[in-house]
Amino acid sequence: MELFASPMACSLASHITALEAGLPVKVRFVDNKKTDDGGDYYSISAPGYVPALRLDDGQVLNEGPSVLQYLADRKPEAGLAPAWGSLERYQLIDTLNYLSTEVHKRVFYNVFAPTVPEAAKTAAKAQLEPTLGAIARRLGDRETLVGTKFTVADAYLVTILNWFAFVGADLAKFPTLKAYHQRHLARPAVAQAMAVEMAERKRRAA
Ligand SMILES: N[C@@H](CCC(=O)N[C@@H](CS)C(=O)NCC(=O)O)C(=O)O
Repeated sequence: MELFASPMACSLASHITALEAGLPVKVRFVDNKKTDDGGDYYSISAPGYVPALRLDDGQVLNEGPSVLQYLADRKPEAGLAPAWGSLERYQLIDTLNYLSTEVHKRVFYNVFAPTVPEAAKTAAKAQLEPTLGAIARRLGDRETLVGTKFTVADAYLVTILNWFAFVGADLAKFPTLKAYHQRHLARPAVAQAMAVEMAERKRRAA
């Protein structure tokens, strides 16, 4: 399998998941709609965004929540997604949808996308702190977002908390989230995926 990714973007969650599961996934970075071998990324992803997971038979999944669950389901024993049919599985889907629509797209898309008008950007920035509060309430005093074990929802939230830190949102105002972030940054798979992605960012900036 090949995972098409941009360094420190939402695809980091899939990269972390592949490492957590110990799956044979080749991470291929996309830059300016070009793949690492100079190919046209639109020929893999029609919308042009990451993550895209190309399966060994050439089929492609191109939405974070489906890529994350597909990877998790390849290694059920890793416990990265609860069993299909359990209430916890629906809680996982609920959480992934929440993160991808209410946090990633509604807030961060507007903060990051260069084409978004300044007024929408300012409005989105004003949503950063209330959104952190909403996530903190969702987490409560638990150590993981769904059930009691690390799941793909946590891989996604760590990725998003990196963005909050990147834009200077004060995580210290939400001590449970700050502690959650620090704890998860120390997981070997998270640290390994981030080291690879930060190195790619540095390589591009050089
Ligand atoms: N609906 C997609 C959106 C993915 C997305 O927004 N990816 C961003 C990076 S975090 C991206 O590739 N942006 C570049 C672009 O849209 O051209 C999902 O939830 O996975």
